[in-house]
Amino acid sequence: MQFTHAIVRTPAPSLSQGITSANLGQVNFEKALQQHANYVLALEHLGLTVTVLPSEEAFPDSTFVEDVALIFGELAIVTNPGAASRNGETISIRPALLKHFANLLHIHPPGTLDGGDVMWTGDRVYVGLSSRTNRVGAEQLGKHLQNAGLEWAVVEMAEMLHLKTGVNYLDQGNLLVAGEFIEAPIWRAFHQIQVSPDEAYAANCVCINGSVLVPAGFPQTASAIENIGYRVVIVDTSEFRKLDGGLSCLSLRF
Ligand code: CIR
Repeated sequence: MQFTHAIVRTPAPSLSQGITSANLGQVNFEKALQQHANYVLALEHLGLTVTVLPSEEAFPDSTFVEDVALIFGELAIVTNPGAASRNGETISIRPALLKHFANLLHIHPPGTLDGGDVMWTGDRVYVGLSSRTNRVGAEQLGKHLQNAGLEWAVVEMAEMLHLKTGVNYLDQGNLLVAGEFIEAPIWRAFHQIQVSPDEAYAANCVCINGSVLVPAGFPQTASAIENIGYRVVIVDTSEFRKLDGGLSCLSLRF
């Protein structure tokens, strides 16, 4: 998969009121803005054209733009996020997507689905059933994928917030796995890089055209990725981690 574009959304001052289970302290908004700007720069250095959408004060979690849309080649789908406070985030993503895609498909209630629960390996789309993504939402997505000729599979989950909190596809068969996904039979066919419990946050990395964005502060994972031949780009996301947000959540890549 080669990427040429990304969409991100500037964090809003309300960011500190976002949903969290992390217990890592208060968000420093100025620092979050700086980290977000650095994230955009990292994407640009990897050759992507980045659309930066304006912040949305009414939606504290709206900087986690990955959850509100899915993109598979020419196919763009607006999700129906599972957290009530995030539901309205879908409204303003539509015009941004319509600048790049002629048609948009949707996930409709009672189906719920967060983009963080969806992982595409190029061969197949994996959809995690989480507290945010229900079976109805997954099946609606499955129909859209089938109509587009894409294979898909459901992943049962027990502990993680989102599927990609604990499993992320790089490329060429390489998969980062942490926590409940280590040794899970569904990932048997992949070359797995196991992320240790003390570095579990770093299971959420983003592979862009052969380079991998890795969060700052997780040296074992960064080395493991480097050792299998990737160029590693370190990006500090400490303020987003306080809100359970990882690297992938901060952008839509296509
Ligand atoms: C939330 O709980 O929805 C946000 N605070 C974090 C979303 C992270 N998104 C993702 O993992 N895809």
